[in-house]
Amino acid sequence: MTTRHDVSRPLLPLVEAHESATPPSEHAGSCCAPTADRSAAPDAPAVPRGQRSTRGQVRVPAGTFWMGDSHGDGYAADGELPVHEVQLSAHLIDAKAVTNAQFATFVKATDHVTDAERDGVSAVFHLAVDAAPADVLQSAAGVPWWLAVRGADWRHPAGPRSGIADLQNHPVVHVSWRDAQAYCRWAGKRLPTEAEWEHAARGGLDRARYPWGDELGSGGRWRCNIWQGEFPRRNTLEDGYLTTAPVTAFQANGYGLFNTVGNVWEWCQDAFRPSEYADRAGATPAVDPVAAEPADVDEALISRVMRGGSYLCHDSYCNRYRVAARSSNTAESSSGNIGFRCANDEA
Ligand SMILES: [Ca+2]
Ligand SMILES: [Ca+2]
Ligand SMILES: [Cu+2]
Repeated sequence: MTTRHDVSRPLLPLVEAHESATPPSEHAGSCCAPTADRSAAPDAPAVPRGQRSTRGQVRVPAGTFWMGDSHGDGYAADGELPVHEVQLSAHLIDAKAVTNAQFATFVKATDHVTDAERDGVSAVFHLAVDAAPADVLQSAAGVPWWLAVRGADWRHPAGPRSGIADLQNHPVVHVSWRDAQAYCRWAGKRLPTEAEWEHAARGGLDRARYPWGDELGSGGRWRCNIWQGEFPRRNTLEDGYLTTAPVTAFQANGYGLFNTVGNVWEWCQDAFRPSEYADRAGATPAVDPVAAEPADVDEALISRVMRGGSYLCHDSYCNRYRVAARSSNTAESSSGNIGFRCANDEA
């Protein structure tokens, strides 16, 4: 049991994602989502479990697939290799990321307080900030395009002056893994495992780079919401969006899933370990794998898998908008580009 944090301490010294998890390398710290230092976060309060629901979910049939980076595109520190065979039971997964409207219904029903609200601060991309100067606290070490903004939370995604009235159909952001867990529990769903997420994001395409094939596409026909232009100062907005896009923007993949890559990072159930695939690859196919939680780590600080990349991804510094790409953040972290979708066992 941890104690409630001291509100007088300096607010949110943000640190680079992966700082403690992986050795420094050219790209290991460049992931486009910062980690919050909320080391005295209390245990997440339990939200009542709702009746099982499969609303908004598509069925992914049982089968095997090749998990991992078949193209050699990934950053070694992320552990996208070796490619290995995974066998999954049939399951259900949300076609869309959870929206602000859906999260509002959850909060109304449960009075859930998110980690960002409890802490009073969350990370906002510098070009998106809508806050008084006094509420912009500091930039994150090594990732100066992330600003800690007082009063940034799911209702105020760009800071206290912003709102979600016009973003009802956009993915909820500034939600931690713990907040996502609480939502899933209430909704009668669960988070997808990392293997389920990748299998579903592949949409039936064997070893492809993206949910639609191997080519990113360009010009007037973007297929996902990432960054165009020069990161992090100039976004040419060719895909139409600086930050989030509606959850149904762009074409769905072969299983009917929207925006798996790009738009927002999506929390998965698993604890994150770069060596996960290597450890698993000796006995394949891996059957319904899910990475175990480390012992002796405070639940708020366990690194959890995030998949899919976000509107900040750009090939020049973070190409994690591929179906095989992996990243992580601590269970209490939040930022303006992390959301989630839910899954379910087949009944
Ligand atoms: Ca964009
Ligand atoms: Ca996504
Ligand atoms: Cu990225």
